[in-house]
Amino acid sequence: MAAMKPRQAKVARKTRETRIAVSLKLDGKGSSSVRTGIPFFDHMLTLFAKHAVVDLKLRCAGDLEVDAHHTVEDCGLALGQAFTTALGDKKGIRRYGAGFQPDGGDDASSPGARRGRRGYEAYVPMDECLARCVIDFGGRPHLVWRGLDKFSQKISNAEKNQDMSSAFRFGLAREFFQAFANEARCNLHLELLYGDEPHHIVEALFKAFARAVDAACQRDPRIAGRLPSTKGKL
Ligand SMILES: [Mn+2]
Repeated sequence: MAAMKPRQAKVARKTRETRIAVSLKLDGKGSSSVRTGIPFFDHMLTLFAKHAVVDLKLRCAGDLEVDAHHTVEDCGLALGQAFTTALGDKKGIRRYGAGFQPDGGDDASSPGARRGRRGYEAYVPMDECLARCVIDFGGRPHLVWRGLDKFSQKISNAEKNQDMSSAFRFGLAREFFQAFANEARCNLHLELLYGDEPHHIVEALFKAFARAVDAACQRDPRIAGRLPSTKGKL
């Protein structure tokens, strides 16, 4: 198979509220270096890189003296932009993140690919929680956010004792995913099937998101060079 162009992007985003630098390699190994000033958010983006198997470097200097909102939302925007750039013309990608994940990467003749596809769905358990993510990098931004309405304003006792800048509420997770969907121009469905502990819930969502992103961004050797769309444009 001909050598493929590395799929990567660098994004610099600067406003009066945040300064962000992102460097993304789609066909990476899951390594990352993330500093947003919000340790919990760093934890989420680090595990996103690990489970999406992308290489990610992200730095954000945001107005945390206000609160975490601008930082979280703008990191979602910048990461979404990085995916749009790195995916490029989207030729040959699987597009949908759900159902199965190939084991052989780009090379259809690799031993992993010959062993066949391992059963896979973007359901991720985290102790008592179960989260599901299904994604389509089809060019139409849309977020569906289900199962978290009763949690949207819930702040744990531990969070109450932290300063405002480090409280990471469910509303903020939603802002991140909405921002990502807008800029990555993807249809993103996230659902909490059940769960209770706030840290577990957000972590399960980010992990399911990562697994779905990984599946959707993989190249399918059967459609190399072609768009997975009958419309001729994604
Ligand atoms: Mn954790």
